[in-house]
Formats: sequence, C-alpha cells, structure tokens
Amino acid sequence: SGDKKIIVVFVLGGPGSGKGTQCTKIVENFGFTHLSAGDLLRAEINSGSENGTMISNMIKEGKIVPAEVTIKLLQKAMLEGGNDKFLIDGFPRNEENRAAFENITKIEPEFILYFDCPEEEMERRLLSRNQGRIDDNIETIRKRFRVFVESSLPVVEYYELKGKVRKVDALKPVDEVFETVKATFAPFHT
Ligand code: UP5
Ligand code: MG
Repeated sequence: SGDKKIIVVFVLGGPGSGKGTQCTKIVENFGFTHLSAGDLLRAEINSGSENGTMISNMIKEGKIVPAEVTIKLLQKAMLEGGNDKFLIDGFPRNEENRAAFENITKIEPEFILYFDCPEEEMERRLLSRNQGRIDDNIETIRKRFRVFVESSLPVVEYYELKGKVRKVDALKPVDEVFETVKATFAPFHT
C-alpha cells in the first residue's frame, strides 16, 4: 500500500526503571505517541470489559497477559493515535508477545530502548510511588522482578543479537537519564 511507514520503538526495562517517566519526555521532544501496554490493560479493566477480571488477576500476580489481548489494545490505540511514530512501553514482555506482534502487525521495531536499573532502586521507587496500583506491594513487586528476569530479559537479549538495543543507565536522576535517551532519538529530531 502507499501508507507511510510506521515507526515503532519498544521501551523496555524492569518494573520501576522509569519507562513511563522517560516516555513522557520523549513525547514532548520528538513527537512520538506514547502507548503504555500496562496503562492500556488497566484502562481495559476500568472499562468493565469481559476480559477485565482476567487481566486484573494477572496484574495482581505480576503475570503476563496473553499476547492477543495486549496486541488488540495496542493496534486499536495505534489506529486512534493518528500518528506514525509510536513508543510502545512495557511490551513485548516475553517471547510469545514478541513473536505474536511480529506475525500479526508485520512491524519491525526501529530500536529497543532498554532501561537498566538495579532491583534495590526499582523496589525503592515502586514502594514510594503511592498511585494506588494494585501491583505496587512488596509481594507482587518480587513476582514482577522474577517475571522480568525470566521472561522479559530474554526478549532484550534477542534484540541485542540483532544490534537493536540502546541500553541506558537508569539509576541516575530523571534529567540525566533523559540526556542519554535524547542521544538515541537524535535521528528523529523534528
Ligand atoms: N522515577 C522514575 N525515574 C526515576 C529516576 N531516574 N530517579 C528517581 N525516581 C524515578 O517510574 C516509577 C517511579 O519511579 C515513579 O514514581 C517515578 O516518578 C520514579 P515509572 O516511570 O512509572 O517506571 P516504569 O518503568 O514505567 O514502571 P512501571 O511500574 O509502570 O513498570 P512495569 O513494567 O512494572 O508496569 P507496566 O504498567 O508496564 O505493567 C504492569 C503489569 O501489567 C505487568 O506486571 C503485567 O502483569 C501486565 N502487562 C502485561 O501483562 N503485558 C504487557 O504487555 C504489559 C503489562
Ligand atoms: Mg510504566
């Protein structure tokens, strides 16, 4: 078709590594639309959808929702977005997510922005966030960390082998992290 090429950047990193915080700053500076898979799933719970209870139970346990559910929400948001540049935050979280997104959308990400942060720091951030998230308690946080290491890091490694990962030290203050992030987006300066 004659459609303009869709540009997708996957934003990955452990729970509390600062994905959402940095995405807000990327949007302000580089004209991307931010799609947080977690935010879309939480909105789906709040909309009273028939999948809501299943999604809510999985988030409470730190488990990864089936790819088809998340991809449907992402595709809908991309169509409604009216943009051609998207930050997909917190997805793909496992090999099943990654392969299904590729097969269904045929979109290959430009690069993967990966926020590297020690667990002690991520735990501190999540426990002091106070936004009422049902998964910000120490039991669920530990489960989220385990799922991240076992299922999500292998996705980062998959893209590492393709030379697509831009790894950022996420331990620093927000504005210092963004200085590094900015450099990775230089090709998209508007
Ligand atoms: N903060 C941020 N940056 C900081 C910095 N540099 N220095 C000091 N503080 C910093 O930040 C977290 C907190 O830290 C905030 O208070 C912030 O001010 C501060 P945030 O930017 O929110 O971090 P983020 O990485 O976005 O953390 P989040 O908790 O959102 O990450 P998760 O990956 O855990 O959450 P997500 O919403 O992506 O997923 C939640 C659950 O949904 C998953 O566990 C899973 O069950 C489900 N899910 C799926 O099943 N499939 C999906 O595709 C996506 C989600
Ligand atoms: Mg987030």
